[in-house]
Amino acid sequence: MCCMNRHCRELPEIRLVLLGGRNSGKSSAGNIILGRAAFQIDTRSMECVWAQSETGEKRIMVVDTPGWDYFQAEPVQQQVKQQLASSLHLCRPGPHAFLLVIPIDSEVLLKKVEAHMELLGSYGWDYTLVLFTCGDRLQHSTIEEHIESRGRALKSLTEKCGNRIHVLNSYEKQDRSQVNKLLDKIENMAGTRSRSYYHIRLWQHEQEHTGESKRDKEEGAGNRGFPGMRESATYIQWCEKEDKLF
Ligand SMILES: Nc1nc2c(ncn2[C@@H]2O[C@H](COP(=O)(O)OP(=O)(O)O)[C@@H](O)[C@H]2O)c(=O)[nH]1
Ligand SMILES: [Mg+2]
Repeated sequence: MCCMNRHCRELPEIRLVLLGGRNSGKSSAGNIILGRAAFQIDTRSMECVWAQSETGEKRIMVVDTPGWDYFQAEPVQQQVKQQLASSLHLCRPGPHAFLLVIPIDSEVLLKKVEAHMELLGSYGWDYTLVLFTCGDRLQHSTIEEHIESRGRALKSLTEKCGNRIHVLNSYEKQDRSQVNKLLDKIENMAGTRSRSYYHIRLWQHEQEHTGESKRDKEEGAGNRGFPGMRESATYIQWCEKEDKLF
């Protein structure tokens, strides 16, 4: 049964992509969500991998990614783009949510995170939830108090994600309620948007569009590409048309 919120859209399948820095706890979080050791922990992986589980009548599919190296020289590496493309292909037609994984006590490098997230296009944020790992380190404060106490960067990041946040504690693997609450939040996200998942075609368009914008700038020809206005009628019509392809 879905949560009682009127926006909640019950989904028979939930597809998720784990994003974030290396060692942020992505694979551990994936294992908690799936309820089994599907992904290797503490391993410097090079490729995206997927795994799935059935819980009740719901199928959960998770794509684990190698993760970002925030200390690489800018601009965002080609490797990261390839990772994103590969993660989206693995969960076609697209994920219901990107889980932006951040250890609860880590310093948020806002500009770096933004630079990586921008690859998804401006609407990427609408499909993102900040997933805090290492919930055991939260101690006696609530997550909201913690965010307030950590300063501007973390607050801005959660705001960009529409204040969609969740805390996981990998020491409480048996606690399925932490996963059920997360899934409720994802179904709630799906219910409040015009479309329930980030369509892989959005990514493809974003790639073509940014390429085109660059070329346009160079040629001084103005912007010919996809409008990029997430709630515009054009966008919704475009998505509906694209849906027929899958
Ligand atoms: N204390 C604590 N450590 C965690 C938690 N989740 C992950 N870790 C540790 O963080 C390290 C990196 O985890 P991993 O899942 O491999 O990160 P990834 O590189 O982002 O996939 C591992 O040593 C985990 O045991 C948590 O909830 N609490
Ligand atoms: Mg990993």
